[in-house]
Amino acid sequence: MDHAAEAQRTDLMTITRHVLNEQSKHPEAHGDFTILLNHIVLGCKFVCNAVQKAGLAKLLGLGGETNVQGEAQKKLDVLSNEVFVKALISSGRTCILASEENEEAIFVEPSKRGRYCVVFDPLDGSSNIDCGVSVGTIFGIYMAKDKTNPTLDDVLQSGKNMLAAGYCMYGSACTLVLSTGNGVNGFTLDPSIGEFILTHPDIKVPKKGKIYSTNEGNTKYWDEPTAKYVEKCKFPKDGSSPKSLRYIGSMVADVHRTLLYGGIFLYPADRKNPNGKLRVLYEVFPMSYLMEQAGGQAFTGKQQALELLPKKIHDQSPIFLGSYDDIEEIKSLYAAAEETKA
Ligand code: FDP
Repeated sequence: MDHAAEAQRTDLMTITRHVLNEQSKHPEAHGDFTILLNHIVLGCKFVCNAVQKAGLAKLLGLGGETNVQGEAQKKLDVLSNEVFVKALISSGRTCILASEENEEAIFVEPSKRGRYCVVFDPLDGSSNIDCGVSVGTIFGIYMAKDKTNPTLDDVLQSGKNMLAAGYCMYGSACTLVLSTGNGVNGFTLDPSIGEFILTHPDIKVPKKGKIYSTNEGNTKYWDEPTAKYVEKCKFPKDGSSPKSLRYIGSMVADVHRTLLYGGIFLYPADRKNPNGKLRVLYEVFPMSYLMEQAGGQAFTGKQQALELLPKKIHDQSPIFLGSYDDIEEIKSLYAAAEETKA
């Protein structure tokens, strides 16, 4: 009998237990973060169930409304957003919410206010739902300066001030990846007990990867450093093998693979989208935070991604994130392009 394996099977490290363990390292903590996280986890379980039942429940198809980016909303987007907004407000631990699906930030009514600000995309990659590709929820958590008088500036902070970030991927398994600023851990939902169990402790992104991930259909719109980088992936001049291309087109799934296998995920600026496509607050920041916490890097083409200071809640930014060495390469190509301009 494998006693170690047996012990692991019977001594389950649930996400709540993990966060309580982390909390015990901070004697000043009141447990508010654990309560907030429990409400996020509830939202993730609900959405996971809804995504799995989508076809059956006839939830697929257009919801009839258009979101702030002008994209057609699916019913599942609307449903997921409602669930997260209600779960976060009812936690009693939030004061401002910024969601991909709401044009304006939501200020929680005073009687239900807490200290935290949550930025989130309730169902990212939703154009993939109809064909059963993995989608996910992305979230980031900040602390408000003054919970009794929250302002928009509380969510327009630099990514460096994020206290925690994570995503939940609704794929072949339901996987929640979380960082509270002390490394990255992955939890998988065990549907038989309805709990997220620690399955990927202390995730470290490989220092260099063999995969690049981008929408290469945009090549003709790219700037020179991006084009050169992708060319180098395909035709390396140092005798190494070409990198493999993997692109799902669903950020959570592409970033999850990058985190586990290494490599680079890029959604650069291009002539169609000079500010890139992905949203700073609830896509770029949480994923950059996780990547850095796992030992990788995140870069915008100009600066460290977490140093951005968004002006509006739906601001966009180019993003290159992944293995440390791969990001160093793209950084040096942008630095060289700057030098030739000077
Ligand atoms: P989607 O449009 O399906 O919601 O920002 C949303 C996003 O998906 C990301 O999840 C994904 O990485 C990206 O857009 C895909 O964009 P392209 O279709 O332009 O490649």
